[in-house]
Amino acid sequence: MSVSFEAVPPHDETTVLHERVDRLRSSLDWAREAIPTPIRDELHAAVDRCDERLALGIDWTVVALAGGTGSGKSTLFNALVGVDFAVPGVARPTTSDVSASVWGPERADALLDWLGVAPDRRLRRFDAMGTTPDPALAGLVLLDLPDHDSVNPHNREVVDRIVPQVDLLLWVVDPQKYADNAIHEGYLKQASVTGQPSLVVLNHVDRLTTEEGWEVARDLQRLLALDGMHSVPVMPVSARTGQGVDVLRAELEGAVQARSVAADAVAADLVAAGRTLERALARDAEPVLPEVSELVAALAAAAGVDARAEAAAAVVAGRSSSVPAQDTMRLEVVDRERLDWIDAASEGLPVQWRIVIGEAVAPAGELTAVIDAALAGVDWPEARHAPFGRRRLRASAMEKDMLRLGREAVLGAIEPGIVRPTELIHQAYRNLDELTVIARAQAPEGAGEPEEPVVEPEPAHAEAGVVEEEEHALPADIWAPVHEDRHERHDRHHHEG
Ligand SMILES: Nc1nc2c(ncn2[C@@H]2O[C@H](COP(=O)(O)OP(=O)(O)OP(=O)(O)O)[C@@H](O)[C@H]2O)c(=O)[nH]1
Ligand SMILES: [Mg+2]
Repeated sequence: MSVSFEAVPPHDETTVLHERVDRLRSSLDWAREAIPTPIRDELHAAVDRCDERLALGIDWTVVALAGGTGSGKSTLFNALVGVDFAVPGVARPTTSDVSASVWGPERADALLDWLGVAPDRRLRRFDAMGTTPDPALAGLVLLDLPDHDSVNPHNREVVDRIVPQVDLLLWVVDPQKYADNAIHEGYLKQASVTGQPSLVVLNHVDRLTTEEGWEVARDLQRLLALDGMHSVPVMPVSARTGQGVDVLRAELEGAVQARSVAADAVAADLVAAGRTLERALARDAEPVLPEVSELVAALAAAAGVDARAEAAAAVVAGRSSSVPAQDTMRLEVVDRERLDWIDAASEGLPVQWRIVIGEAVAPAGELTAVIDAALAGVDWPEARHAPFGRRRLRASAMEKDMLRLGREAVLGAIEPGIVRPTELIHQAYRNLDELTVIARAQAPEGAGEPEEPVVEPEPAHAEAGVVEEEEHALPADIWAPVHEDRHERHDRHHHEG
């Protein structure tokens, strides 16, 4: 059994997730009856959620400018975009409707609809040549949010709805209000708990001397540490003069390279589906297709193919004068062979899977009829006495030929009714089992011993209020070996443990 995600290059991530969700859906359909209803419902809900997220596009990196009124979010948005699109203002609060700028040749319409960005508040960074002005930012969606501590309740609602959906938050603070309780208590502490990637931008530094700038930055860093955000960078910028904006843009380029919240969410859903499935599958069971040639040989023999071949050989050898007419198949024999097949095909699997295979395989009566019809349609060679001296050779060739023809006919007859459905159910089992293998690989150390169904991972250790490394939390990094470098970059936006 292999966990094949590891070999997947990053840009194929969407494809891989799409395929995996599709496989989960079709496997669930095939294995419907083998999975208890509550588990099945849970899995269907996971598939629906994944579909919804995948439809929005998971390749976008959503970055939002958040902060108090007048901190300069709209001005900074324009400075990053290079166009005066967001409306900065003197009257506060200025921004009530979210503006978005989208870099890259794709439109992010479904995503922006979902985020609730009005169509006339969407800007595409795309020049006349059809290229992105800053290719390193392709895939970025930058949002200018209203103020989080607004006197306007609508603004707060918008911020609270969007904040959890973004990949990176840029908290814009100004030298006067950087210590405001609302941002620290309301958001930054929360972000430090959830591990939401965040950067803090100290804006308006053009109004400070270098000395003052350092002092404020140090004090802000101290407050952030109290929020639990020990290594969140404070980036001094001036949206007005452009100072520091390049450094910020470079951070955004790094964020674009990292995986999106949406991709993580889909991956986490699949891992959770794997955990749920553990309850419906047997640990380490590998369904094996029984020997098809044995079944064919047995059925052919039962249908009189062997007897007929022998009789034809006897004619060729001069020991007999005619081949008797073909017998018809006996239902009891087919029934017994069919049940033996089902038993062998479901060996090691939970009992429901035997029922599912039994239902997928054609009934004995139907199989008997198709085998009979197939054998009746065979163009059997005519058996004639062979000249002395060649009889043994010819007789044996005749027998082989007839056996081959008869068995081919039987195989052709039972393939669609027995072999194919069994393979499909086995494939469904393997697809589902692959998710449990991934889920187990993601289980935190010491959680769930083999016999136990794996439940939610326990946060490994949260001592004395210190939240430990993200590696113990969902979403699991199924792609870790491939995405290491991208994660390293992404991690720069995370707080430390
Ligand atoms: N000196 C200076 N002024 C700035 C800077 N950034 C923004 N401003 C000014 O600050 C005022 C507020 O800026 P906005 O960009 O509207 O602030 P905002 O955060 O979008 O405000 P809301 O939309 O109300 O939440 C405007 O007059 C800007 O010109 C800066 O870096 N330096
Ligand atoms: Mg604004």
